Order: sequence, then structure tokens, then C-alpha cells
Amino acid sequence: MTARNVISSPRPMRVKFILPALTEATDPYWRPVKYSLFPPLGLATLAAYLGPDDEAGIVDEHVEPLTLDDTPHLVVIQVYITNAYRAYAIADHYRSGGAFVCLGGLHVTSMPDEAAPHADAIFLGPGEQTFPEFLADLRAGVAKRVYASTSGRTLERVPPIRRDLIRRSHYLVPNSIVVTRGCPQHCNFCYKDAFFQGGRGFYTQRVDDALAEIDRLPGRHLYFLDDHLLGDRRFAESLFEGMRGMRRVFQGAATVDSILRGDLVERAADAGMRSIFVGFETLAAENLRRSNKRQNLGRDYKAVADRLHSLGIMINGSFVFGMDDDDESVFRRTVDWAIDHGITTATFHIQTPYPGTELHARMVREGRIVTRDWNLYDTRHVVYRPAKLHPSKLKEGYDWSYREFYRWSAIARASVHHGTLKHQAKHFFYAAGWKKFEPLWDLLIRARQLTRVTPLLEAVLSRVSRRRALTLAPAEAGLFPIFPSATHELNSNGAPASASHRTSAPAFDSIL
Ligand code: B12
Ligand code: SF4
Repeated sequence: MTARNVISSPRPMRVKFILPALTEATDPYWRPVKYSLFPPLGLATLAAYLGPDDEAGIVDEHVEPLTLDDTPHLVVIQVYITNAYRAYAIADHYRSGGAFVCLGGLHVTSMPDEAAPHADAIFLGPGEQTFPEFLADLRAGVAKRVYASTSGRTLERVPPIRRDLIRRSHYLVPNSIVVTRGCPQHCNFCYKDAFFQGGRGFYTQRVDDALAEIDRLPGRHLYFLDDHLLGDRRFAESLFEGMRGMRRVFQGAATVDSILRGDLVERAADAGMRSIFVGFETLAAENLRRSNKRQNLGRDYKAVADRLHSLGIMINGSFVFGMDDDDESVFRRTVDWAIDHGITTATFHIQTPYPGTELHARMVREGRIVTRDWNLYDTRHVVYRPAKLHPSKLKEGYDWSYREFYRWSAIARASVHHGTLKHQAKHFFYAAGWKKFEPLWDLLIRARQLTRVTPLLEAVLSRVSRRRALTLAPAEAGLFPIFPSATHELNSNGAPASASHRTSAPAFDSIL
């Protein structure tokens, strides 16, 4: 019986969900930890709509090999911009074998005409409404070529995510969770407006459902992948209220203005928030204006950092280079600002005009797009002509910024910004752990031992006192005998010459 006969009958289907990986993530010699962070939540969300007798499996190519000699009836592939070519090749392979192939996700939504020739059906926008509709059509033998999510978007009464299909041991953060979709803002470089076009651009789960999902997750640590966890004040207040007493520690993302407004961030801290991703993006007002990043305009970034520090929340600052007002001074200015304000980790990006965004449309109008090779749209390559920078200077400045921000001396300088020893230690370990131990991460990934790091992560994310302790000079605070200092010698690898390997859990526990 052919795949097509099975799927248009009431028989159980064999369904394969695939998250293809860009080449770098499958390199046999080097596995950057960022690709082993989070499981494919989107696919596990879709799998929940299958019938009880259907056979389902998720393959995340970032963390495991993909075998192509099987014969699923239905193949569901998630397409991001940098995995698009790989996704199309996999789709072509399975279609030639007779499987029914679905393509969806952010890149398909932006480039439906490009994706369509590789699929039997494509999906635009979020899948909670369209995927179950498609499954019913498929069973009835009337599947359409295009499913576009429009009105009626909701997260109410959605079935629980099929977390049983996720191989937890493959991920550093198996407990990722999303309780909202989209964002109330409209920055014109962001994927969001294109993806949610035609319907609601920001909506939340019911608080009870979100709390029930949290309750189902083992351990203490959670990572909210929501674009803007503080985006709906009433929802966030109730969520944090419900989480008090659950003894969770969590990380999330929010905008500059939401951190300054009201007391939501204090409530988040009380509920267990210990680190936050903040889209600072740029220190130049003109860049903010041109990007329609109005929520950052006129806001005091220092006040944001100070408030988060006082609550013991570590900051992952996001910064974009290459906006039209940026010249060669932007790199040092930004890195100095981040270090001087005690930003724990920084994510730098080269501005990348994603298709479907307002930024991309403007770049096309101005004739400034220089390549449509999607593999290069990874925020590490220059794919357009910057206004005030030579492309090579932009790339060099970006690389320099990462090196400079994550120098041992810079990490130590940023750490001592905090008022308490515990906070300084947490900052230091978190930042160093992230960028200075890549070979160790590589080893842990290969040995499938990432989950061993979870207790360590939870220790680093443990609470620090909210009271601002008297700020001691670093030496007085006893920091330097324990950690490499700004002035200590570095060895030839750029590693501190002494006291550099205190990374075991007991060492953490005694310090924290
Ligand atoms: C977590 C995350 C990662 C993780 C892991 C991703 C994973 N394992 O799923 C890591 C750190 C590895 C990562 C890496 C990168 N990421 Co990323 N990441 C995200 C993030 C923050 C959350 C994704 C998520 O889980 N969402 C929640 C789930 C529930 O939603 P979902 O995955 O979108 O799935 C839903 C729909 O898309 C749809 N759907 C998806 N696929 C399909 C398929 C079918 C058939 C159907 C019916 C529906 C459907 O249905 C799902 C349910 O509604 C998003 C931002 C965001 N809000 O989406 C960025 C984002 C997806 N990443 C982005 C980018 C650019 C990257 C990098 C290139 C960045 C870099 N410099 O390295 C890399 C490359 C990754 C790659 N494989 O190519 C961009 C993508 C832009 C684009 N146009 O494609 C985003 C949107 C961030 C941004 N604002 O720019 N990322
Ligand atoms: S605040 Fe963030 S998620 Fe929201 S539109 Fe702007 S860039 Fe996108």
C-alpha cells in the first residue's frame, strides 16, 4: 500500500518530524553548544495533533544523525532561514520515495513560492490551527497545497506538547517552554510581523494551562523562549503569582521599557527569574527610530541594567551592528558600555535583513542586498551594503566585539560591577562558562552528558540577595584569589595562568 493510500484512510500513519540543521551544527569535529540548547518545541507542539494510533518520531539534526532510508507516510519539516536548503533537499528525497511532505515555519512563511515546489503542502504562520485542519483534510483525501493561519488564532484548548518525543539527554536546556506567541511590538527588522500577518500578532496561553505545563516539567530550571515574557502585564502578573512557591529558577526575554515600567520585573524575580535576554540593539537613537524600535527610544539603558542588577537578575544583552547610523566607532562604544554596565553575556549580531521584514523591503528598494544565499543569513555575515561602514570593517568589528567582550579581563571587569560577592561569582561563572569552555561543551555533547550540567546551571542561577551590599574593591571582596583578575597574567591560550579550572559542582556550591 502506498503512503498516499494510507494517509487518505483511517489507518494509523507513520509520521516523521524533522528539524534540519545547517552544516555547522552537524560538524563531526566541533559542536557549538548553542545548537544543543533547546529541543524542537514547534514540532513537538504539532505532534500533539496526531491520532492516538499514529506512530510519531522527532529527529533534530542538530543533535543526532538523520537517516533517510526509512519510509514514513507523512514528513513534517520545520524551515528556518539557515536550514532552508537542507530542508528542501530532505523534502525532495522523501517526496521522491512517495511520502507526503509538509513544509512550514518562519522561512516558508516569508518565501512560500520558494518552498512550494519542494512540498505537497506548505504552511504559513503558526500551526496550532492549520495543522489539525490539514490532518483532517488529509484523512479525507482533500489536502490543500497551502494552509495559511489567519483569524481564530488561539492557544486555548491546545493539546499538551508531545514532550515524550523529545530526547531530553541531548539538550542542555530540555525544559524550554513557550507560553505566549509573538510580541506586541513592531520592530521592522524582526521576523514577527511577517510571520503573524493576517491574524493576531500577540496572544497568550491561559495562565492555568501555562502553570500546568510548568508543573509537568521535571527539575527546577526553565527557559521561557517567548519573544516577550512581560508583554502582557496581566498575564505575566498572574503567571508569576502562580509560580511563587514552585521553587523554579528561570530565564526569559523582555523589552527595555517593560523592565522599567511598574513592578512586573520584581514579581518575575520573586517567581524565580534569574537571567533575562534584553534587546538593547543599539545605543544610537537614530537607529532605534529607523528600526521602529520605539519601546527603547528615550529609555535609560543604565537604569535597566541597575534595576536588573539590584534584583539579582543576570543580563544577556542583545546588540546589532551595521545599522545605518553605525560607523567604525560603534564596536568599542557598545562593548565598553556593556562591560561598564555589568552585562553578563552579550549576543552581538550583524544586522540581517530577513525576507518578509520591513527592513528587507527597504534594502531591496535601495538596491543594497548583495546576496540571497540564505546560509549566510545567520547574523554573522554581511549580506547587504551598510551605510557608513565597509562590509569588511563590519565583519571585523563584529568579530572583535565578541573577542573583546569575552576576554578574561573583560569578564572580570564586568563581574565586579555587582554589589555582592555571590552576584560577582555568578556573573563570572556564567559568562566564562558560556564562552570559555567550548571544548568542554563539545566533549559533553559527544558523551551525551549535558544533563549533568543542569545542577551546576541551577546553582549559578540561584538567588542572590536583593539588598545591595556595600561595594567592596575587588581585592577586598576576596574575588581575585578565587578568580582570575583583570590584572592577572594570561597564558598563551588566553586562559588565566592560575585558578582557572574551578568548574566542578562542589566548587560552585562552596562559593555560591
Ligand atoms: C530557540 C531558538 C533557537 C535555538 C533552537 C531552535 C530549536 N531547537 O527549535 C537555537 C539557539 C539553536 C537557534 C539558532 C538559530 N536561530 Co533561532 N530562534 C529560537 C527562538 C528564540 C524560539 C523558537 C521556538 O522554539 N519557538 C516556539 C515554537 C513553539 O514555535 P516555532 O518553532 O516557530 O513553531 C511553530 C510555527 O513556526 C509552526 N511551524 C514550524 N514548522 C512548521 C512546519 C509545519 C509543517 C507546520 C504545519 C507548522 C510549522 O508551528 C509551530 C507551532 O505554532 C526563535 C524566535 C521565535 N520566537 O520563534 C529564534 C529564531 C527562529 N532564530 C532565528 C535565527 C536567525 C537563528 C540563527 C540563524 C541565529 C544564529 N545567529 O545562529 C540560528 C540558526 C538555527 C538553524 N537551525 O538554522 C530567527 C529566524 C529568522 C528566520 N526568518 O528564519 C528567529 C525568528 C529569531 C529572530 N527573531 O530573528 N534558534
Ligand atoms: S521587541 Fe523583539 S520580538 Fe518584539 S517586535 Fe521587536 S525585535 Fe521582535
